[in-house]
Amino acid sequence: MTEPRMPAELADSAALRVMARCDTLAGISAAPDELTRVYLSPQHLRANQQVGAWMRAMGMRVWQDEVGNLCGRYEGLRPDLPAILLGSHLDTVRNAGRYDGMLGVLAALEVVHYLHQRRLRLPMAIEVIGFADEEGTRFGIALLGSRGITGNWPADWLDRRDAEGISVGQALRHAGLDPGLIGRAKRGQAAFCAYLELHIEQGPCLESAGLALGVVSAINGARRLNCRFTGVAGHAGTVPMAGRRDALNTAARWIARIDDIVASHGPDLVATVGELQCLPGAVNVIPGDVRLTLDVRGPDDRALAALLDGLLGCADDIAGRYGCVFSSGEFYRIDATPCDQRLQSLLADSLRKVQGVSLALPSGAGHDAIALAQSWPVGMLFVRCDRGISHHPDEAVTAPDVAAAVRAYLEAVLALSECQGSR
Ligand code: HGY
Ligand code: MN
Ligand code: MN
Repeated sequence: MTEPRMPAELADSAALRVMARCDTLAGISAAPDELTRVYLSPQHLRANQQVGAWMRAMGMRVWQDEVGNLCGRYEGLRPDLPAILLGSHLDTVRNAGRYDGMLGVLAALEVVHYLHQRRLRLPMAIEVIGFADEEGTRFGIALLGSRGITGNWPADWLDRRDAEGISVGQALRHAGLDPGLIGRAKRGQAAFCAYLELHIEQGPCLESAGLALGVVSAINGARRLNCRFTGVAGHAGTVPMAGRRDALNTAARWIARIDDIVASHGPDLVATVGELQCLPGAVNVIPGDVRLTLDVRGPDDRALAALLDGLLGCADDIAGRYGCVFSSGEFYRIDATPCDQRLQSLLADSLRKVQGVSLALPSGAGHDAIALAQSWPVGMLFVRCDRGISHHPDEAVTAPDVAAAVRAYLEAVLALSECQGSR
């Protein structure tokens, strides 16, 4: 097995730069004591400017597209060839970790930095995109940046509103973008030959296997729903327990059943109630209205659909027994997405060069690669993260693992360039 082209000491300094830049981006947040950076916020635009400055310093042409993605292009010897697309997202969840998304964008810049330092040009260009909204934190719908690139934005998304009642269209305008032009963000089929994303695993598998890196085999499908239990509000002191139509008590009975229902539908399935609103929300009033979100995921769409039927059927049944009414509406759906076989084996070869072995694993988390797979072959490289913690300030990676990741990412890009360039 040949040695990776990036020497270890160079990879070590690249890793330190990536982690220092993750710290810089972690300082661009809506709140001083946590990392929260949502789509089209002033912080999002500032992060775009900062990453754009790093891109320009390595000879990239930089622009922000019509949906707010930050794009950089390192030209190749033949501008007519489809480019290799790298990247990940620059937005975060609330009170986020500093590597989810950012690590992938900054590691991609290290691939370009390596070429730029040596005045090397590949046959095709490399483009790096810092996607604007993978998480969906602000508007509930996700992948708005990457779906802008593939042109798969549902028209009604412009009317989706955030917690302050601001629509996506208004937020675009506030950010200096024109909602009427979002279609211009779409890139043609011939723009790219493939998309490779590096991301933290956000799970425990690599750590349990004692490996720094893994190759993603498939990305779980997901469904997100707004759910509601409607009962009757009443006086907490006068309504007898027997006659109550307590929406929170009923919702709690359903939520307590979720674990067992998921377990009964097979392996690798997950379900989460992430948000809950209890109305009218007073200490001495029986809750008459409970609204919550349900997020269900799994590697197989049929099993996912069966799980959802089971969960919603159970909610209906419990609501009926406790004098309440259950209702739900799906607001987000993404099917399970297999990663391209050719890219998986190319990534596996790169991992074997860097860490001697490769491991294929599914992704429980969603990624921009799901959206991009609609238009181009996608491959993903996972990096071990401490105890699999993510979507939390304790999210952490080690410099040696990041160094290994940058080496493998470069190997994969060079290998892809060779096989694409010889076509
Ligand atoms: O929720 C997810 O799976 C991703 O982190 N946005
Ligand atoms: Mn995330
Ligand atoms: Mn992510």
